[in-house]
Amino acid sequence: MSKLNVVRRCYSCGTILQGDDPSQPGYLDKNFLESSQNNVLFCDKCWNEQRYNIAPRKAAADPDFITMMKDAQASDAMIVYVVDLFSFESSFIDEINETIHGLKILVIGNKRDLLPPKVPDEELRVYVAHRFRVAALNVQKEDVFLMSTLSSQSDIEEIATEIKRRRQGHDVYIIGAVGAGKSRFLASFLRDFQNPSNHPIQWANYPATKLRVMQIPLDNSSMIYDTPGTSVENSLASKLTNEDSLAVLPREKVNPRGLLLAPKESLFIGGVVRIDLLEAKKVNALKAYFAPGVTLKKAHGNVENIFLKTIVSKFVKPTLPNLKGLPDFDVFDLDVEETGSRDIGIQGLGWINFIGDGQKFRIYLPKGISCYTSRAKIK
Ligand SMILES: Nc1nc2c(ncn2[C@@H]2O[C@H](COP(=O)(O)OP(=O)(O)OP(=O)(O)O)[C@@H](O)[C@H]2O)c(=O)[nH]1
Ligand SMILES: [Mg+2]
Repeated sequence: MSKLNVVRRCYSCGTILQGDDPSQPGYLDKNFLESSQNNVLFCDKCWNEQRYNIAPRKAAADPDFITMMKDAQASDAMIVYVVDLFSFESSFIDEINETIHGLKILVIGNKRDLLPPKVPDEELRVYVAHRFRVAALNVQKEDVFLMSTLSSQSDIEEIATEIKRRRQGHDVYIIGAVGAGKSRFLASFLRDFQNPSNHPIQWANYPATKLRVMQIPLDNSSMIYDTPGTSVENSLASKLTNEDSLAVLPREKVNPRGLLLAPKESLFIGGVVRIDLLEAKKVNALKAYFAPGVTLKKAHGNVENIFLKTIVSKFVKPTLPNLKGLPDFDVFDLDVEETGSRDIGIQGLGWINFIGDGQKFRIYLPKGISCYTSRAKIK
């Protein structure tokens, strides 16, 4: 009787795998193809791209924004970089960071209220300064100020005073990702503002660009510019439906959820992210920092099938309507080389914390969404 054989296809791009011609699509070493009948396989092309492209997906910079930052550079302006403490890596756009290299930077870590109050502010400031330095920007912990909508007006005034003291008569550009809290900060700043100049506060196009920028005179020859938020297209938050954003974006303090993950087990974050613990010396105790509305689910055994069912499920949050199968995901392998408390973060959603101990993780993310690994934000 004739027999039906499953055609083996690349897990990532779906091309039919073949072991004969390396110059043709779907090539994979023949021995490998024959010896691993039940495993997931990647063609050489996808495997190499995914294995070596561990760098997070970078959001693009608007050329007009670069033009504006070149101006800032030319006039030796001061940069006030507002970041959302819960999720700020998406605001790091290399192209923009390069243009502000060497300028004086003051960082406002906003949304402090979303992180547990018992975490010392000092620890957060050290972490934020570290992440800026990783992005090659000269920021020390003394340059980082924490804030939240719950902050008192006097906290805001302290930051405003610090900006005035440090800018030494130069212009100030308030920059940061969409939704980081720039306008909130300025609204508080403006509450007690008395215009010391002959120029009005105004919304205007920034010279030689199409950017609408609020300009607040600080004296007759310098301004504060409230700039438009930089792109967060690599952040999951920007892809969610309104209903899911309401459910899964944190609006109040996020308490960590503890869970145990054994080698060969997987963690699903809603129907959008899957983290496999491929190898580990022991069961790992994880702490997951996601808004309470985010569904966390463990799986083992036939993880492939369970995940495919989960991504189209209406019972987990969040999901994305365009995620139908594994070709819609990017896959990253992470070999943990560092020891100590570490994070794996999903841009715009949250992060998991674990103790580095030589683990191998495989991370599945919707295409184009960025993830990162860093020392622990909260130890
Ligand atoms: N939990 C919390 N939410 C905040 C805080 N500050 C701002 N938000 C929320 O974050 C959102 C964006 O705040 P904005 O001040 O408009 O952010 P922005 O940086 O000016 O955003 P763009 O102008 O779009 O670039 C708002 O919905 C605020 O409610 C905060 O300290 N804590
Ligand atoms: Mg704004």
